[in-house]
Amino acid sequence: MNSYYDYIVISCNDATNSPESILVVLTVNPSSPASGDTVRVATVAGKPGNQVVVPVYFYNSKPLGAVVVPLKYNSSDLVCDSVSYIGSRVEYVGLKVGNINPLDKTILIGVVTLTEPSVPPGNGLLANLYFTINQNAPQQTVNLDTCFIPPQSYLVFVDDAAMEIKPHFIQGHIIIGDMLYGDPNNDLSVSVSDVIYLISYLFKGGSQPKNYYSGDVNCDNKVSLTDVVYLINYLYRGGLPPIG
Ligand SMILES: [Ca+2]
Ligand SMILES: [Ca+2]
Repeated sequence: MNSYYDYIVISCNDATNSPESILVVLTVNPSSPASGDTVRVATVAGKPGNQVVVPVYFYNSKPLGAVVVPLKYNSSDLVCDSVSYIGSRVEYVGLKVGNINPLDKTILIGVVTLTEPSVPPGNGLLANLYFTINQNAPQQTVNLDTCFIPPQSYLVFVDDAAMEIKPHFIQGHIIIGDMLYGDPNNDLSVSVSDVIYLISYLFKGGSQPKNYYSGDVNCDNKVSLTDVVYLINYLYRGGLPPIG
């Protein structure tokens, strides 16, 4: 866990209390939760015609006999090509599920341990999902949410004692476009470095974002402090993704 400190300075010629400084403290939480089993789908960006890889991560506090993660995506402008467990925490498990249903836009992933050991407690990769974005896909943000897939698949972990655990779920997104919203430092990912970049631009005379509107994450046609707050909410408080 890290904390970043900075000051916002507001000046006004006629004010007796000018300039006024406000200390801003940004605390970055660790990616693995301190408690609470979780499934987290990553947010990635891609251009029309390209393939993107969306990692799905999970955290479990107890040994697990089974993991079931049904997913749904809400766009016809991309297709899921394949599911890969290579390099994941469950690669050793024999029974792995990777059912892709392009009509319903659902993907069922998960594992069931049989004769092999249970999945030990830990945090890391469950699977990688490969998507191809259509050549003529318009700019948009695609949601990757969990769902119910008939006849009986819902988001669940099953522990060694055959008890169900309902994990917390964090949605992922595929941001389609030539410019990635929320990426003012233009390194093709949305992270705390973009928050620092915006603060630097707005308050410390730093460079303007190369793609100016990549910093306009709340989509009100200007880059301002509200975009900084919006981005922090998205990254650390479960807020909405950059709108675009
Ligand atoms: Ca960035
Ligand atoms: Ca804005």
